[in-house]
Order: sequence, then structure tokens, then C-alpha cells
Amino acid sequence: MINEKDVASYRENGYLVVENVLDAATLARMRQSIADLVAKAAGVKTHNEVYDLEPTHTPEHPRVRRIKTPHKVDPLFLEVVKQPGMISVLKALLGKDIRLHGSKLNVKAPKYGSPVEWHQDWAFYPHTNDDILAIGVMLDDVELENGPLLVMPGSHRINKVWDHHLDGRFCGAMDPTKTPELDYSKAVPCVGKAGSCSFHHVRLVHGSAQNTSEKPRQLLLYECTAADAWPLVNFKDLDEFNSRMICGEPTLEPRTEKVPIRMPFPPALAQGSIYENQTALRNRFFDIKAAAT
Ligand SMILES: O=C(O)CCC(=O)C(=O)O
Repeated sequence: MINEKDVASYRENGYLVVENVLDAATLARMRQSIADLVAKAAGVKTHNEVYDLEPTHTPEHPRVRRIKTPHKVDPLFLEVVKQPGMISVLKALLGKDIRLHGSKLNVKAPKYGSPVEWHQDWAFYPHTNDDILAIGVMLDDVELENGPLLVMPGSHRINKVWDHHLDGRFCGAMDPTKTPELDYSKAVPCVGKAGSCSFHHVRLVHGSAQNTSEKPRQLLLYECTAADAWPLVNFKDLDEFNSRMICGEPTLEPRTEKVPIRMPFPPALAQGSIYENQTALRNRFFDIKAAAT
């Protein structure tokens, strides 16, 4: 699926967009599953294990911001990350032994889908090494207008974890007035037809604007790690850890690298999702326009 030039570009820029990773039939099954899940949010009053809700959500007029761990809700989402096309890209970027760290589906609905402030995934889940990336599966055609994932090329190589704290607590976002190394006008949108996937390094700075367009922008994110990257936070038990292997073999010997680390503690005041964590941020980069009713 990708060649040596693509791998070199990923190492240099920290991201890659690959077209036609998923076929139309798989996309249709995933969209149906998501539509069913979103419909089931009718009657739901507040965020729960499955749903993160838009600020304008009501039980009568459901507005889902995120489905939290889709691979735990429908086995289809586990099947998708194990498809041969996906595995071939993952192996080229992370090596032969790979584990799923987590998954999430950002719905970013037309007219109101919420923005995500600039951040590094690494700030949320530091590991013993940084052979870690997130796949962004484009379930819809992603264009400039419907809130594409925006990435800061090369920011992973600055080899730094920016401060994601505010008033002494983790808040899951970088204060854009305190990042002089970064020129956000150089951000690159990851656009593509439905079925394309972006792959971004765990330390790459990224975010996305509100979707104020009429078009949906559902993005399914899979966080994947080299099997020898062991998490420094939230390790539960070995069986659960190893049940998330996508391919290859697990190991009891973590590979430790000299990586910059800042622990995400004390935890954010608003728990549950990055959207909730980021509500604490005072200096926001992305506008939030009054959501259409
Ligand atoms: O959905 C997006 O555009 C941003 C996703 C992201 O970075 C996240 O949810 O951590």
C-alpha cells in the first residue's frame, strides 16, 4: 500500500495520507453501524461509557460528538483495523508487532460538530518509546470546509511535549499563545475521499475546526503502538493488554527510549473525553460558532 518514499515522508513530516484503504462495502457497513449508534443516543441525558455529547445535545434532539470506544461496541470496528491493507501500512510504519491502544469516533456533524484544540496525543498517553501513531479513517469525503484534521508537519521532531496543563491541572490542550515554535498558518489539512486514511505520529501537533458546513465529517481514530511500547499510565492487566494485539507477538521486555515525558496529572477537572478536558482552556484557537438548531 505504501512505498519507501511514503515511509520517509512519514518520518520527516510526521503524517501520511493513504487513499483507498477501505472499500465501499466496508464503508457502508461502518456508516450503518454509526447511524444506528447515533440513533440510540435519543433519550440519553448525559455523557456515558459509549457517548460523548455535543453541548447542544438534548435527549429529544440527540447530538453525538463522539462514540468513545467503537471497537468495544461493534466488533466490525476491530475487524476493520485488522484488514490486510491497514496492517500493511501499520507494519511499514511501526514494525511487525502491533497493539491497539484505543479507538474513538469523532462524529463532527454538519453545522455544529465541535472543534478539537491543538494537542499531542503523547501528552495523554506517554509510553516507553514513541513508535506510536493514530490512524484517521475518513468515513466521509473530507474537504477544507467540513473540518479536516489539521497537522503541523515536522512538529513531532521538535522532540518536545508541550504543556497541556492549565492552573496546575491537565487540560488536554496547548495554549496557542505559549507555543512560539509553532506557526499555525503552516498547518496542513488531511483531506481525501471516503475510505482514505491519515496516519499521524503520536507527538505530532494537531487539531481541527468546527464543522460549520452542510457536510458530515465522521473520523474514526485508531491508536496503535509498537508492541514493545509500554504505557506509563493506565496499565490495567496483562491479559487485557495482550488481548489488544493486532498482529505479531507481545513482549514482556519494553523498549525504553530517551523520549520527552510530562505526565497528564493531576487529571483534568472535566473527565470523559478530550472535548471535556479542553473545556478548561481559556485561550482557544478555534472559534465555536452558535450551533444551528
Ligand atoms: O476529529 C478530529 O479532527 C481531531 C481528533 C483528535 O485529534 C482527537 O480526538 O484526539
